[in-house]
Amino acid sequence: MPAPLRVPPGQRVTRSFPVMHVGEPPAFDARTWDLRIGGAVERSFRLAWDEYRALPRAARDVDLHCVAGWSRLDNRFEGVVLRDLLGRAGLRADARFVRFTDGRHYHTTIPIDLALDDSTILADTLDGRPLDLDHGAPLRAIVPRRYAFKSCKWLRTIEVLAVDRPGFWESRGIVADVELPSGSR
Ligand SMILES: Nc1nc2c(c(=O)[nH]1)N[C@H]1C(S)=C(S)[C@@H](COP(=O)(O)O)O[C@H]1N2
Ligand SMILES: [Mo]
Repeated sequence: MPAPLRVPPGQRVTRSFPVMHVGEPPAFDARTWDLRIGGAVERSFRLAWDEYRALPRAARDVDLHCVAGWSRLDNRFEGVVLRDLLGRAGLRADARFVRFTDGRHYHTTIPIDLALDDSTILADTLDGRPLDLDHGAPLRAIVPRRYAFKSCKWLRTIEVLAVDRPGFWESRGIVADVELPSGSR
């Protein structure tokens, strides 16, 4: 058995933190910001910034891999576990996918098993400091088991779906939902 790969073949490990997105980052205003959870759930709800900040917190050590070819290792993200929010909403029996959006142009979808996986979090800090606006402040999804295009920055809505919907990049034929090699984290 070959050793499991931490970094997918062909990726270049960088210690910088590249910024990858389409459009301009949205300004953050804690008075108007909210996070909405809805779709195929029993109880839709919304959280204001203070309500989000009062939730139980968790940290994860994560490698980010972008399909454009860079990997940034050992990022400590902290925030809340997505499974906890989905538990509060209560999944309906037909829940199969979870779609993240920034409420503007960007959206991306993951299978429900992955949304419920212990690794998947919503993060507002990196290495002990609030996220930079360029990297998704105030809140982004972090999906360590997928390439970073699933980790939606400036997260505003979480929609539980019965049927998959192609995300921003998939619908343009740029990427597919490729699993990372086992051993990646
Ligand atoms: N809202 C939003 N989230 C996004 C993107 C985007 O364009 N808009 N780009 C994705 C892609 S392709 C990558 S590689 C990562 C990059 O995160 P970073 O800019 O913090 O390195 O964010 C992802 N999340
Ligand atoms: Mo990316």
